[in-house]
Amino acid sequence: MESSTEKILITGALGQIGTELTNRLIEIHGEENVVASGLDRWDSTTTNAKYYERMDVTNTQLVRQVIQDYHITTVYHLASLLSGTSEKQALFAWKLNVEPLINFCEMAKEGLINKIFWPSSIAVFGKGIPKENVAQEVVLNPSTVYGISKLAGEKWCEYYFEKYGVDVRSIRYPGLISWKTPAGGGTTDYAVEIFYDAVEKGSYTSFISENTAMPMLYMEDAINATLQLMEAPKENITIRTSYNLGGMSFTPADLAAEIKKEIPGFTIDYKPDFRQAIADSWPASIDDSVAKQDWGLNYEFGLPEMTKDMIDNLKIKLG
Ligand code: AKB
Repeated sequence: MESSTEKILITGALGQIGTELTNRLIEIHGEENVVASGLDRWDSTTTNAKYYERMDVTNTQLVRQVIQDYHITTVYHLASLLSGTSEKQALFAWKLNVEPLINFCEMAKEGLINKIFWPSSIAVFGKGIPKENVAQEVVLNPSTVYGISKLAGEKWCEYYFEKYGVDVRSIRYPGLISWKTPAGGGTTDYAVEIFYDAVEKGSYTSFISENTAMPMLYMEDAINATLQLMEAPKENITIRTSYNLGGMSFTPADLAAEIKKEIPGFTIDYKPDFRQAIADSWPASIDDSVAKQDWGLNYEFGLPEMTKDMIDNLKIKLG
């Protein structure tokens, strides 16, 4: 393997995106150059990382120490509270979703690190915008704690870039679907839970109603997009808030119909909870033409390919 000059820190490395991104970054840059970190105890079953720092990312001094000790150049700052959980812990969500980002931007401003990736979300859009094919530049009007924190984060990214040239890049992820690590606390997470229940029990009760469409993305495509964005030449990056990513758009009913093709006896019923209101305030589909134009965003998985891959892998994983 070629030696890498990049030294990478990943926060939230044991989370849904972090687990898979850490392993891909190790494949690309080598285990010597990747430091995983998280609040939880090290879990060797989910990540291959040689270096793991158990740290609270809101502990500014500790984070700075880790950056210095490992001579980190690039940070993938993924630690975040998702939409459902953020509604229940509003002040903590603000603290976790915004303050560490500013801390990393400060370190980049001082020249301690060169590049930052930070995930935003379709939650930034909110009420009053068209539901379909939402463009990159629209009025953002989030009504959730999570959406407010992501919008603030986007503006901080843009501010640090414009004022200090900090190279911070971001994607507005739609719902992410993966069989490797369960999601936790999100509104789009019905689309992960449904697969576990379909394989284990043959039925699922959805907390999102039958005909609510949301944008979704298979994790493999999400990881590829993240790496493409981070590898793109700096001059190609025209969006310094966060790039729209549309993926695919489907409802719980569409997904259930697709699962039935693989598991014919599968049944679904609907008991919407507080997350329905969150979903109702989000777009149904997104226009991601700017990301396609700027850094070549593309996707491999549509609904049928994703459904088959999820079920095949979960059948093996869950025995
Ligand atoms: C959530 O549902 O909270 C997340 C998101 C769309 O950002 N998956």
